[in-house]
Amino acid sequence: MSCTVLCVTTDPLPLIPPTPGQLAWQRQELGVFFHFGVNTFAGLEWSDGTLDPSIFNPTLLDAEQWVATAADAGARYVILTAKHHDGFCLWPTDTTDYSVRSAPWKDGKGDVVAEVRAAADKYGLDLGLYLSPWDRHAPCYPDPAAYDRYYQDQLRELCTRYGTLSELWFDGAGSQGREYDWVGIGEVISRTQPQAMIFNMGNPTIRWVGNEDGLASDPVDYVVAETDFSQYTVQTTRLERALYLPPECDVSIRRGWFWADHDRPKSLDHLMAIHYRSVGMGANLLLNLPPDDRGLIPDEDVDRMRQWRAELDRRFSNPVEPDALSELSPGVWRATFDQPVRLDHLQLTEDFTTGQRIRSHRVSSGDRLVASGQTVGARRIHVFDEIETAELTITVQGQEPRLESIRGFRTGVASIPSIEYLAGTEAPAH
Ligand code: FUL
Repeated sequence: MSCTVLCVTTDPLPLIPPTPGQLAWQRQELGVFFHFGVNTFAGLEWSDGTLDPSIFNPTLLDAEQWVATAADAGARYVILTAKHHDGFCLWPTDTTDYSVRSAPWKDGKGDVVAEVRAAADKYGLDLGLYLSPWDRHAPCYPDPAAYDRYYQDQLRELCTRYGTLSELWFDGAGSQGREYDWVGIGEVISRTQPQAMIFNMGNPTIRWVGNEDGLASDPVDYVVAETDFSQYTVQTTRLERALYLPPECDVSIRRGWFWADHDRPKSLDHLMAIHYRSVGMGANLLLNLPPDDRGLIPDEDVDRMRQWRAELDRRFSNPVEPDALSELSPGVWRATFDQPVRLDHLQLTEDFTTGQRIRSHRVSSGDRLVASGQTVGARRIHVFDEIETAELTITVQGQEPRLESIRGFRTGVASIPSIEYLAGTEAPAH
């Protein structure tokens, strides 16, 4: 089933500034998702809430290895599936026996959320948690009022036992047509974790990009009037009014969100393409690294992340900065270099502290159009055949647009690798 195309926006878009929290979150650029739970031990993406907790036994679990892998890749936050759709809780909750308490791991005394919290603190990364609204185990799920209480109790535990949470991830999958008590959920959050970014549901502060391939498309609007709901439905969430909701692009390094023996990490080229189409389009990237049934990120995924980081550093750690950047007339900027420079990449940024203002942009060298597009936002990366130039003209359009910076790179790479599209739009077999 395909999902609806991005968000419908009012025209013209209202100028709404980010909150300081949203701005800080956007500056983080990269997060890492950890999908881990009973599914990991059953080779399943979605289990139905009946798997025996006795299968949960990650004898080598090392949350520091997970978080170190994320930190080495440049991530600034990690998000753990505290409870996925199957209802199994990775923390010793008081709300159900379907949790680590009933597992052989650490004789039922383990707490994965606490271990990831400690590891995140050690490596200086923020922690966010995913708590699936759809719960296939909870006997009270068919009773909305009872389940609302159950869910809010779980959320309250997570929000009060594990320190500051930077993000709460609400997944629409499985919940089409179901209304939860978002007012009550919002109260739990505002009382306990008011700074947390809220992903896509309830009273959101950030939104889903609209696919699970990690890809944003130009334009990438930070102000929207509705958001896509889930991969498995054409439902959208219409907001009461347009809101500033920057997008997060979620994608797994593997075909599956959970580890499975037969699955393999995506190619380096594919990950590079995802970088250009997420971070390079002014969105955040949330890349999933699924720990395996030992409780470790597999070696080949760790290696792929290292290759990815090394290639990103090779391409982007030696910027060619202009010697001068000035606004010649409203919306027309000139970047000059003291000596001619050779470039095949450009990165532009916009000052969006007072709202996303640039609606389109063009960069020229003399008569040659080097790059053009709509969104600039937090950052926009362009790739093109190498040029030699001592001067670039940047024309931007929008509501009093504010170009913040332009920098070039010479990488030896003149195109974004093509993406091997994976079937990802069907609900996993139950
Ligand atoms: C989807 C879920 O159904 C997947 O299992 C995964 O958690 C992904 C991030 O969101 O909607």
